[in-house]
This record gives sequence, C-alpha cells and structure tokens, in this order.
Amino acid sequence: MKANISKEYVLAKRRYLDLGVDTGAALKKLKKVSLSLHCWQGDDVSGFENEGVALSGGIAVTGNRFGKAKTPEMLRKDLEKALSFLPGKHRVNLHASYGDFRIKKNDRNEVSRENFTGWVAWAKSLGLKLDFNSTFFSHPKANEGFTLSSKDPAIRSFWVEHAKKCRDIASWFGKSLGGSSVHNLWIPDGMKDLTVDKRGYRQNLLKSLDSIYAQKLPGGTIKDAVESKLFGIGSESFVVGSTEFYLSYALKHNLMLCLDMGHFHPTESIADKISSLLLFQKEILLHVSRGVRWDSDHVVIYDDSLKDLMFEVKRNDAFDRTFLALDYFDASINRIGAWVIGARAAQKAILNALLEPTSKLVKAEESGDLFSRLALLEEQKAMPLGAVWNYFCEQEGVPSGDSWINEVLTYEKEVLSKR
Ligand code: RNT
Ligand code: ZN
Repeated sequence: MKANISKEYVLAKRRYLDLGVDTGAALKKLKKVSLSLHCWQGDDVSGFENEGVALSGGIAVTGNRFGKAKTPEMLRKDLEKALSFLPGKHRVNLHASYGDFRIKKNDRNEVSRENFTGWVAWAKSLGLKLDFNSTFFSHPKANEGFTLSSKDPAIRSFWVEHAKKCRDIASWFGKSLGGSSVHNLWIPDGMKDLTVDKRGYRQNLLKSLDSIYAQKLPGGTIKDAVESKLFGIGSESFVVGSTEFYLSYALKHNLMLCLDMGHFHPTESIADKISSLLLFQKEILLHVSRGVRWDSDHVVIYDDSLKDLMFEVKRNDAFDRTFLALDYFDASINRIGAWVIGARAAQKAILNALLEPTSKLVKAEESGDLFSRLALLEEQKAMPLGAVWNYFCEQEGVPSGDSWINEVLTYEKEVLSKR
C-alpha cells in the first residue's frame, strides 16, 4: 500500500465517521457488488458469426479505432486486461453471437453449448461467472424489423427457437460455473413510422414469450430478464417491447424487468423507478449505460444519472437483489479503456452511495427539516470519496488513481496495434 494513500484514507475515514458513516463497512459491501462486464464493448457488437455483417436492430456503433478483437481468444485476452483494472470480482456478459463458430457454424436457431465450450473453460479457469443474451439483431431474419413479434410465423418460430437454445446455454453456464446465469432478452422489433396494428405485434410477442418461457430448466441455474426500450434508429415511432409490456409480463411470470438507463425519455430517470419496482419484483436487472441525444449506449461516466441510480439501490438496501450489467459501446476510443472507464465509474458511484449518511438524511426528512436534508446532500459532494476509492483499489491489488491509463496505452501499443 502506498504510504500517501493509507494516510489519506485515515483522514477520510475520520471525516465520514463524523457523519456516522463507517468506511470499512462500506468497502466490505462494495467488494461484494459485482458488475457484469459486457463482451460487446470489445469488438463493437460485431460477434464471431460472419465477418463483416453489419450491426442492425436500431443500434449503431461509430468509430474505427484499430485493434478490435477478432476472435474469441483475442476478446478473452482483452477482457482479462480490463478485469485486471477493476477491484472486486466481476462477471462476464456474453451475447449469442459471440460463440465459437469455427467449431460448428450453427445459425441462430441452432446455436448450442458446443459453441461456448471455450468460454466456459476460460471462465472456470479464472473463477468467473457468465451471463447471457439472446441475439435478435444483425441477422438476415431480423432485417424486416421484426423478430419475436413478426407477422410471419416462420420468422417468429425461428427466433423462438433461438431464445430457447440461448436459455439452455445460460442454464448450462449456471450449472457449470455455479449459481445462476442471467439471461436477458432484448428485441429490436418496431417501426419507423406511425403504426396501426400495435396490438397485433404485441400479441405476437406475448405468444412468442409464452412459448420461450414454457421451457423448464433446472432450478437455480438461470434468471430471466426482459428489456424494454423507447425507440431505436429506424424504430422511432413504435417499439413492440415497451416498458408497460415487459413490466406487466415480468410481474405476471416472475421474470426480472431489465431497465436500461438509455431507454427512456431523456429527462426520465430510471433511479426513480427502483423503489417502486422492488416492492413488486424480487430482483431486477439494470443496464448501466449513458444516453446522449439519439444514442443510448455511450461510455458510462461518473455523472448524476449514475450517482442517482446507485443512491436508490443503496437506499433500498438492494445490492443483493439488483443485477448490474454494463451496456455501451464506443469504437472511437481504446476499447479496453472504455470498459475500464465505465466499470470504474459504476464502482465509484456504488461506493459514493454506500458512503451516504442515509439514516441521518431520513431523520432530517421525517422531522420536516428539509433545509438540513438539502444542505447535507450538497455537502456530500465535497467529501473525500477519492481517498476511499484509492485505498480500496490498492487493497484489492489494482491500480489506484489514474495509474492504469498508461497500462492501457502500453497494451494498445504492444498487443492491439499488432492485430
Ligand atoms: C439495445 C439494448 C441491448 C443491447 C445489447 C447489445 O438498445 O440496450 O441491451 O445494447 O444487448
Ligand atoms: Zn441494454
């Protein structure tokens, strides 16, 4: 431990103690919160099925920084590098399109465990857990803009089959690696312009989901989530999988709702939704992302929306009922650096929330002393969070402060630039 870091920590600890906050207890909790690191930041959501297939489904990547991972081996190497900068123990989130299709070129409706043996062996060797996502985009059968809600029964059953195969893979991840694998379902279905038969599409989605989740899998191996969205590129006027749709479906069928930070109206914060959802849902999935104008997936930074979100999870004492998965992609900057910026920002926001003197604030609120509540919230902003964060990083054996930036640059020079 660097001497100045432990000195600064001792001082910070005292400041937090004055507010009634125990930094040691907060760090113990922080260590237990894991993030699911999204594999798709490592190659701009390309996947390994066919080289050169364009990203579709209303999401877009911009930028062409050199060095992106082109094989599962490269991606795993990059993930290991990114994980080496993160304190604590994390998970890795895969998409179905990231299987090893050199083993067998299965189409989406045939994707199977054999395409993921390499990932499972790798995860086992590092003691990592894997989460999973069906992939309903970047595929010829998704080009008409509809998958599970399509009016063409053949298209629908193709994608139902895909989801079933994916749930089997996720459940196998859970069984092989211990605990449950989170399987998330997001479809791009929607329309660019005024849509008349919204009900018809939603009815089709309902039927497809019923068929997907009727498949019974070994208990405790999989947790299912459904992800809503407001609009996408090319689906500006209508999105089949809206929040009302999935919230209702999730409640009725005991699934998790997945809230993506970038999938709502720009001024609508998902932080406010947490305390309602958790009264009705046992667990929830959050896609930690950042919306900027039309794009819902900018690199996560330590901003107000992230801080507010983590405050709410903390105030609900719900870090053990909330799955946190990163979801963004930026091809214009160093991809490993992007992973690390977002993950460390999320962890800092979690720490910041854990260091909040919540009971003191609630006391002021309950006694009607709303001036003190606001003043205390403001004073929080100048507390020495960084000192506690750096101490945590050192304690966990990962770089503190900005010292990881040069390491990313070295990796870029030595590994990425040679690809
Ligand atoms: C898209 C959704 C979805 C994807 C990933 C790749 O708007 O947020 O979660 O980003 O599945
Ligand atoms: Zn998402």
